[in-house]
Amino acid sequence: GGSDAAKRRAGERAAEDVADGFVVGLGTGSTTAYAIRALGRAVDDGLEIRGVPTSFQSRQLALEVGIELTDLDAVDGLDLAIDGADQVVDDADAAAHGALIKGGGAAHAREKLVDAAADRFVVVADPSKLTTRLERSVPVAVLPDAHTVVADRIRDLGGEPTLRDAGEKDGPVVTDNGNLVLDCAFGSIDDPDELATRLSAIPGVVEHGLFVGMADATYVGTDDGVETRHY
Ligand code: DER
Repeated sequence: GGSDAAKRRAGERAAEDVADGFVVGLGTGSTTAYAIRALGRAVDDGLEIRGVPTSFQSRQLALEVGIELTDLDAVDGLDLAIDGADQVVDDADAAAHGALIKGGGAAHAREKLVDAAADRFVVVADPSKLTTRLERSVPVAVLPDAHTVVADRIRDLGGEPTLRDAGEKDGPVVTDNGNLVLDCAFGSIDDPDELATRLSAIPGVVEHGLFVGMADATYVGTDDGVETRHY
């Protein structure tokens, strides 16, 4: 992925948008981790916030840095969600400007829930995530016993599904919610909104990694600063 300096700048820039009293959605991945660490330092300096984690990983890190945690059903909405992405459409002339592929960390079911629940959702990324057209595989979280029938439907849609292998254990990745992940290659995705609708309609699909029309802004860390995209 991109440089740590770029990721750190993006994460720390997003943390600056968090005001006293905020309830903040805490995304998953290495870029958002910089935002979570920055928020931990702000809490040490007296900032009073509550965090809603999007994964076991972000929960662990938030606890480690001292951010008070809460849950969606215990608050009246979220002020801001900060999260990373695997790809971000960066083309102001494109209808899909600001569309994301997420799910590299297999946390996208809870991420989409939390990111969508926030009044404002900002993405933190390094330049390697920017693209003019989404073309990475789309992670699709599926009920475990549905993975073969969902794979068949993905092929009907022109995709090539691959069950995500765990690597550190025998067998497939199992998400925090106990689901499996199909990484679905569709090539270049001309109409992410249309594909998102089709994927959501497949029985057995828990959540897919197309986040269309959700992000309000992206902070792009560079080697010497931060660029902001507003959508
Ligand atoms: O899983 C996700 O959607 C994450 O946000 C992730 O893919 C981005 O991870 P990174 O910040 O470590 O690149």
